[in-house]
Amino acid sequence: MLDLISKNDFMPIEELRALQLGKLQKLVAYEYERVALFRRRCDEKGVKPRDIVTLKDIAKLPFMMKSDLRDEYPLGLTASPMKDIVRFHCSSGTTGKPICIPNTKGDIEVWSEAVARCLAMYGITEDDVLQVTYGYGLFTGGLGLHYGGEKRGCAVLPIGGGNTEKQLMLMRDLGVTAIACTPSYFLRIMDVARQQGIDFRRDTKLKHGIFGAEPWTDEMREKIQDITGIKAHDIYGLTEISGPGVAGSCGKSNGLHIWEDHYYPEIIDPETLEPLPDGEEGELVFTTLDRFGTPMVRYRTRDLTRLYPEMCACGRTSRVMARIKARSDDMLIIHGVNLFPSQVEAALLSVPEVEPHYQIVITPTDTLDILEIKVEIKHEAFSDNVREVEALRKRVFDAVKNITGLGAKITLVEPLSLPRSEGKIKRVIDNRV
Ligand code: DLL
Repeated sequence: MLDLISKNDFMPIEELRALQLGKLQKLVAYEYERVALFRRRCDEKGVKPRDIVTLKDIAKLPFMMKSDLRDEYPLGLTASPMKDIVRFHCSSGTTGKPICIPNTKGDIEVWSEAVARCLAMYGITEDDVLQVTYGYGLFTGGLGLHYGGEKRGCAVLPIGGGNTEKQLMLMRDLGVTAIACTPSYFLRIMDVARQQGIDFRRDTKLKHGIFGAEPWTDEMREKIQDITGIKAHDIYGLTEISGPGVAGSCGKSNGLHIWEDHYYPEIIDPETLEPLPDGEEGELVFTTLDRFGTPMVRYRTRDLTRLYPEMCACGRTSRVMARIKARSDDMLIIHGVNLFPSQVEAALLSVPEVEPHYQIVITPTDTLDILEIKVEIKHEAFSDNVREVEALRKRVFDAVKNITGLGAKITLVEPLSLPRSEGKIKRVIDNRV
């Protein structure tokens, strides 16, 4: 029998499009009436809510950006009266003022359902024990997985980030079967487990990892699965649109289903801002169809991906987006070449003697900027033999050059010497900015 949580996953496509259109028309009228910035921008473009007759008409509407949330901080984009708001989430980002997202009870309900649908898709049931290691508080990771986990009926362990030894102790003592954390924090948990002689297959009941909040590669997923025997699932989302659970991986296609009945996706060319057809890569844009505290119309995420044109073999009708490899604002330009940290990660993971712990450091000089990649050598590969180390350095150099086209300075460092993270990791130190 089809799980009630998942009933909309398989909605016939015409029904889904009709549902989206009805919700979009309602949302645009609501936003136009209540949010001054949106109304002003629509008026400037000469577009009125009644002009939204088909889903394609969404392209007539203005975009929203993170800078709008900052400029209108704290409550300028809030569309509901405070009596209807039940929770705030904020995101600090790397620069400037935070953004603030007030949520209504209904917003939290829709978001929890979206997370629960991801969990159901991963094969997680009420028999599972879910350790939530994402941060609780203003960040959406902890409370998002918590409410979604409870909605799914899991036994939730709300431990939050940090204290890795205790994480491992409770994981074993409580028979945890699923863990939700950033992939970089799971690497840290794997390090500590290895130091303590804990074998995931032998000593724990862990079966699922729910990883997201930062880009991670297919190579990293395979490595985690190989070493621990768990199934590594991808979960995507962002504070502005709700939090984790906007999309999740089904395992049949190498991508993530977007819960389109709640979050309407578009891909645009980030230069011309024109919509791109399914299949083409560009910037992901979302319209929240069911959010009334802080609705977002055509919100530019800065995440780069594409929507697969074909239906997924799993039978779900919602579109699949390719895994997010990068954000447009994470792109580094070095010696005129575009470089994404995920390319460096993929290159490093192709060399078995190094760990997936690395840092990219860019240092300006009077002539060319220096690109340095610091990477940890595996315990087993650690050696005092200068020739062996030099040969390994050359292999890493070649792997990076092959994938990125750039000649980098490779610095091999001792195991466990680079900083670890309990949340999102900072992999790039750009001394030019
Ligand atoms: O990171 C929400 C979240 C929490 C998602 C827990 C998944 C799990 P923000 O802090 O607002 O919200 O950051 C959102 O993180 O625009 C992406 O650039 C990146 N991101 C999130 N999930 C993934 C993922 C949360 N699965 C920003 N793969 C997004 C790649 C991701 N990048």
